[in-house]
Amino acid sequence: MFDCRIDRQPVPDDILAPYRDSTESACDGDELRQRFEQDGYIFVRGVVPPSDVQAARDEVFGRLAEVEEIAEPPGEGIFTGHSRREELQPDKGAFWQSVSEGPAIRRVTHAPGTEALISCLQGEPAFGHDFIFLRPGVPGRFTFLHFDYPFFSRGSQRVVTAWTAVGPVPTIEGALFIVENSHTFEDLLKDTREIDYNSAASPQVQLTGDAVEFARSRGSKILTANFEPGDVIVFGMFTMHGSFDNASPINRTRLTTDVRWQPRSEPADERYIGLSPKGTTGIGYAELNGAKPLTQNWHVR
Ligand SMILES: O=C(O)CCC(=O)C(=O)O
Ligand SMILES: [Fe+2]
Repeated sequence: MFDCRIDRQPVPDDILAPYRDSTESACDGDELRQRFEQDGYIFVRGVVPPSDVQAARDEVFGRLAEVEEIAEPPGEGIFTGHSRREELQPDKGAFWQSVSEGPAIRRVTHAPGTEALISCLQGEPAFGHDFIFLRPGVPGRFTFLHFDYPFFSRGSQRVVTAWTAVGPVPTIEGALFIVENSHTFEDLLKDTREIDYNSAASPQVQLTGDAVEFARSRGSKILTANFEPGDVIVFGMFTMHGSFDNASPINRTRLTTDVRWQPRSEPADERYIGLSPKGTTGIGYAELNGAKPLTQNWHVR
């Protein structure tokens, strides 16, 4: 059904299932809220227009082509296997901030369609934080299973993550997956809620073990989709997610963004807001994985 791998192992078919598709309900607040509560996520196709997505790919990959990480023509996102970023862009935070603040990528991360969707979900006007996570995932990368809490939660408790496919993201190229019903796993949620988000010690619940075995032990499926350009999944801070290996047969770089949204009426965590947001640790865009040169490696979040 879905061709995908986690940590180089093919994921067995019987543990996989598709997301519930909420495209037809994208303007129905009551329905969206009911699904979000029941499932811990909503998945909507075609939220961002494909032409805006392609413009963002051209812009972001164009910058990465300048440092020789992406081959010509940049819009296709083919990884060259090498990088001159360190030599050409010694201030890695400044470089990554400038890529993350390009006008075309911002039209995707803060798209009117996403704003309308999340405002509808939250039943009041919502806004996306300024600090964005732009993730060019070269072949060999994946993200371990984790909850986003306690990150992003110092301000509003109604923060959600919007993950957007900035191009095609089939499962074999590192689609996002969710562990079905993980927002109801009270034992893990209890530990997660107790995390002191001011502590410096790695404050997140992250599972580095076998995700398939974990899902089986809970009687859950691993939910996913072959994402098309502009598809969006919105999930809560207590929904467990990760991403499959990028095992692209054509060496294509997976491009996605994840941005936190919340009601405008609620206090925001100032670290992620404003002109030069400080980010979680205070060093701004320099703290993100995207700020590191792209290299082919087995990725640990
Ligand atoms: O895209 C990924 O690999 C991870 C995304 C993620 O963890 C998030 O959106 O919160
Ligand atoms: Fe996450």
